[in-house]
Amino acid sequence: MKEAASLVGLPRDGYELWLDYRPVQSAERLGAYRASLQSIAVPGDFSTLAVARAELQRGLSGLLDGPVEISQDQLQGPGLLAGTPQTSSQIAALGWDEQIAAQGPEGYLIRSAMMGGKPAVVIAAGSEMGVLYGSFHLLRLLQTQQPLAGLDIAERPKIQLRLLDHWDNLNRSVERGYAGKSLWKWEELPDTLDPRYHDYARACASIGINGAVLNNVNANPLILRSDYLEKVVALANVLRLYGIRVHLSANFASPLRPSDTPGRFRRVNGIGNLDTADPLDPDVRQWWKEKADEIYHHIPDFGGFLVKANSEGMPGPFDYGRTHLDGANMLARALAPHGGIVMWRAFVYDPHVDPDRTKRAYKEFVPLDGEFEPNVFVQVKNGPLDFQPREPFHPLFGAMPKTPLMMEFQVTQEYLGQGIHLVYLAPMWKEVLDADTFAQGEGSTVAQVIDGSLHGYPMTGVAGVANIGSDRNWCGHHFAQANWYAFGRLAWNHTLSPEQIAEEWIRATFTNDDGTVATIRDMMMGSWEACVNTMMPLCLHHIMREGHHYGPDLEYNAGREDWNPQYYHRADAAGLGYDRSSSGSNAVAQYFPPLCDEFDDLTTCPEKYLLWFHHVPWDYEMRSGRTLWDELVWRYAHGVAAVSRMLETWTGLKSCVDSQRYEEVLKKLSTQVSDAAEWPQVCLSYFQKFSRRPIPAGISDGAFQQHDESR
Ligand code: GCW
Repeated sequence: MKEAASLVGLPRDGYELWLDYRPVQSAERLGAYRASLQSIAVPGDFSTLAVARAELQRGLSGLLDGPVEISQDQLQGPGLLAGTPQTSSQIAALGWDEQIAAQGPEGYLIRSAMMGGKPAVVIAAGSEMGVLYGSFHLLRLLQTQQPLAGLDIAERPKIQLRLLDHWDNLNRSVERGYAGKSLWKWEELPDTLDPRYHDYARACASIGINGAVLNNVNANPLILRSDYLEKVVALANVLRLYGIRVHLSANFASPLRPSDTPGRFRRVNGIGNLDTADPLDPDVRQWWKEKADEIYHHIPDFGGFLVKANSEGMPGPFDYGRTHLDGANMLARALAPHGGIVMWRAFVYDPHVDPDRTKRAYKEFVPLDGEFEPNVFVQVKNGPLDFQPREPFHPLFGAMPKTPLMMEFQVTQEYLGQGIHLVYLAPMWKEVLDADTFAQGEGSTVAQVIDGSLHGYPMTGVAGVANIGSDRNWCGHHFAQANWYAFGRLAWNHTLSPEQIAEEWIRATFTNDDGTVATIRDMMMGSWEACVNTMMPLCLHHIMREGHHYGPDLEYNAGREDWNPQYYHRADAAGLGYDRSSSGSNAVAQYFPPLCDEFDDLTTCPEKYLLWFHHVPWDYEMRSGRTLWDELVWRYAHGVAAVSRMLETWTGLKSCVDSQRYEEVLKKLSTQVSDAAEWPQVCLSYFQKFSRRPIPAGISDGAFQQHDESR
């Protein structure tokens, strides 16, 4: 279906995200939609139903290109009816109660049905949130120009808690944020509510996100002080309308007295009146109990605490000779009477535990399995190091059958080109979700661990470190919006394909022109592999400039061995890569058989993880027939060429997308091309000092690639 050319030039600044309800361009579809949706009824008084009504009003009047009335009474005539059996007697009369109940508290049905002899589209759910989610789904059908005839959709989320973790500081800076300041205007809360809070919540609800951690895991204790809690209450009151529960990062030292010299990580700084934050101290326990009571008094649906403890300088139970269990369980007991949870992060890498940083979290946490309170999640990053362009999945997945593990993905692109590079992350997350842990034999995927189906976890969750800020287009880069979108969609249903998600997003955000959709989708689908190849091919890792993490650097001394790139790439005259095989650090042993053996053996280790698990001789023959050195060269060149092609592709779309976003993306892609070229230059000339092999000409401008493609 061709979009009318007239739309293309219209200014669009990205604020509307994928909720850009521009008129349906296919005249045929538009006619069919108007005929099916002649009247619309969403009966009921509840606040979230009012939100659903407002969204349908806004969406349908945009998509159908004309005013839309939404009645709160019975549906008359052919049209749309949305509600629960309690809010609509017409829905109650359909006799769908069993199917509705089967969709759970957040699910819904969308079906074509006859109502009073007239055709209707019915959104039926067991709760008002289900009605809102169903309404967004219906709008998506129109945005992506799907037919409305014969609908029989049944949806329920596969994972219960679908959270965005904001690494937002109280001074409105954002750790690893590349899209302006924090959305939360603490200085003017609680009295002034920025209208963006509603738009943020709409966008989250439209993709099924149902929780937000408002502040950075490097938590300032002030967030729990009563005056800040009032501000949190104001935000919670907005987000609740959209089914989003507020959570907070808690600083473990909060019960301490304020310090005159708090320092960056405030190990000794609190908001309380105690001399200790020892989790076994009765006063400390009482302090947290009272704090939880205070929070729940104002926010009855408060989600709970996210805690980064004894990691990167943050305070924690170890400061008092206690354990993760003592710390997490103490907080869990304070929250449990109110139904709150603790998300205790497994991002710990104390050098005393093991010389190989990637082994440490597993060694600390596996022995604790089964000992946590039932309302504790252990929150685990997707890989064992730290959100690198590619990592094998974290071996904790599958290794803690008695402890609900919550996945932590990073939506913000700390190590993947930040606010500059176009990198669509769904394929990376999907690789992790689909990875087989073999924990209970073949077919025990990471997705089955976190959705609870493998171990029967009583609660399930997934978190994404947000990429959202105060920039007009929310994410800094227009295409970074796709990562926010994809995170939500995968959190709801991890069986969706990255292609399908990309396609939905493009249609809702840019255009329904099939050719343009396919071109943009293919560009997005190749972008992660291009990033991996330009930056850290073959699973090289932790090669980046110190501190800000943008651009290549292979040799600095960060003052801590496990922050230095040399510790990871281990380039020497013999070869390249970290030997984590059984003859090296034996990190492979943290995986279940047969995976541990597959990773252990150089000849069976998937090449995409090669330099993660092996120190490989420069002349080692790869599956391509090339030597390791030549393969490395080839991959870098391949990556740079792929990025150049993305720029060419985008240039070719000039007449197919609106001009503002076209120009803004073009500018970023141009920077991406030149920055991508720096990686092979810097990395290969460094590695060459050890390999003593030639670097072919044209690596950084694609010339080598074109030549080599013929091989
Ligand atoms: O990736 C590292 C980041 C830190 C971050 C830390 C963490 C919030 O460089 O900025 O701190 O991980 O996940 O705790």
